[in-house]
Amino acid sequence: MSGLKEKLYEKIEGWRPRTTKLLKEHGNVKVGEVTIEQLIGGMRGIKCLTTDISYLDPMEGIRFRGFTIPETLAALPKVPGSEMPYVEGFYYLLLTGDIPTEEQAQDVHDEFNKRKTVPSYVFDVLKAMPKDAHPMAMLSAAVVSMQGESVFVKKYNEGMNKMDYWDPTYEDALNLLSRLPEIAAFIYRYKYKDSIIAPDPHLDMGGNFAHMMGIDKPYDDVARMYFLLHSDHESGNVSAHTGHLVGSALSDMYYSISAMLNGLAGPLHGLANQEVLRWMQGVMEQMGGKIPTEDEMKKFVWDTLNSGQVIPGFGHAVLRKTDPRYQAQRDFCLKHLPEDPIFKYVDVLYKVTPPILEEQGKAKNPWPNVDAQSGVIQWHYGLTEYDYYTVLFGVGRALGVTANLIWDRALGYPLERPKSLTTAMLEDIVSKS
Ligand code: CMX
Repeated sequence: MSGLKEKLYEKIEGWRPRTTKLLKEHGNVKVGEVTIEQLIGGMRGIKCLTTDISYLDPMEGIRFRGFTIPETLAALPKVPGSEMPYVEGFYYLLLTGDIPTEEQAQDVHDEFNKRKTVPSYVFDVLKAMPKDAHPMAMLSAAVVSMQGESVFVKKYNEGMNKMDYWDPTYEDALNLLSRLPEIAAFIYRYKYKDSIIAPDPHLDMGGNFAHMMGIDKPYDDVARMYFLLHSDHESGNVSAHTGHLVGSALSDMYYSISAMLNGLAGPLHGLANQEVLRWMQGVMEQMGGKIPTEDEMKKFVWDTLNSGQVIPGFGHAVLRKTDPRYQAQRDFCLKHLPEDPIFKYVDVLYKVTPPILEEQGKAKNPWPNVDAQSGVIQWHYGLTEYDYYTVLFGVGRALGVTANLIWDRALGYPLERPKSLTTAMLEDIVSKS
């Protein structure tokens, strides 16, 4: 058994009695109430999911296993010669809750390395798709094409004890995660560059991804930062929730991750990072490349709002302040690309948009989210094909969703099945209240 798996097993054994106790001894304790507004309004704020991988505070932002983003970046072992940590070490943290040593992070890297050969039929599937298919459709298809590889399905069909479900789920998670960077890089190179770069087994996940994309340093650090920042945002967001929901039917990792990617591909969720760049390009064209003044930018923002569209990259269903994932990327931009013209655009947008959204009075959170800043960095390092950006989000998000699915199975979370009511029933409840 690998060091990671051993440590995970130890943690699972320690955790199970807590869940069992809560359920058996305190199952009837109320944690909240549900209003009609929440029921019709996309279930905002209803406390009905459990996860220990991350927690999102509306004012503070995300904590991964109790660590804020700056704390996470500071505590994890760094790839030698880089500013950013091993993604593999970060996965150790997500799975176990412990900060790994350099050696433990390397162990996870070796574990990924052993598993990362992508079956050749995956590339055939991708090549059979229309070349103008959206890269997210390609990624989702590539993932589900590997469903036949599922160790969980094999063990389940052999008749596995429920207590052991987490084990083959872990195997599927590591197999899939270790292959995703090559699949994602293949989609990019095949679709936009017409030449493929073979993986380098000596490099860590972020370094290898940058190598296969054909983009020089410090893009390896960009990849590491990007995968880490996008990994998890507790359980209620569309991608994480979809992965959990599909997995709750005991659909395997490949079905679950393909489904979560389909949710991420919506413009109100992960696709917003592509939308930000598309919107910004429109502004640039109209400005003839000149950086707009604050007054000029205000006009673009109002024009978009008045035409009934949202400002991509702003607002959030939970957050009520600037997203720390935005801030972390902004800090990177200030250090590495302060003179980049698109960064300057984003900066002007950051100054003018929140007051306008406040004045308009609709958005509950006028502040930027993760997607407002991420495309700028990609563009700067030559990745200008912005319909690809959500793929990067997807590779990162797979870290969080797979970690959650392993723990879902370890703690025996059941099939998800909330109850629905009819409109007439709601009217009846109102008439009696
Ligand atoms: N621009 C304009 N209007 C906005 C807005 C924005 N950025 N954010 C919210 N609003 C509007 C909503 O459309 C809604 O309008 P209606 O009452 O007409 O329907 C109103 O403000 C209230 O919405 P809310 O409660 O503040 O926000 P929601 O929880 O419903 O939605 C989100 C959250 C992210 C979908 C929304 O803020 C949005 O559409 N933002 C732009 C898209 C985006 O950046 N998405 C990425 C989010 C991060 C991620 O998941 O990747």
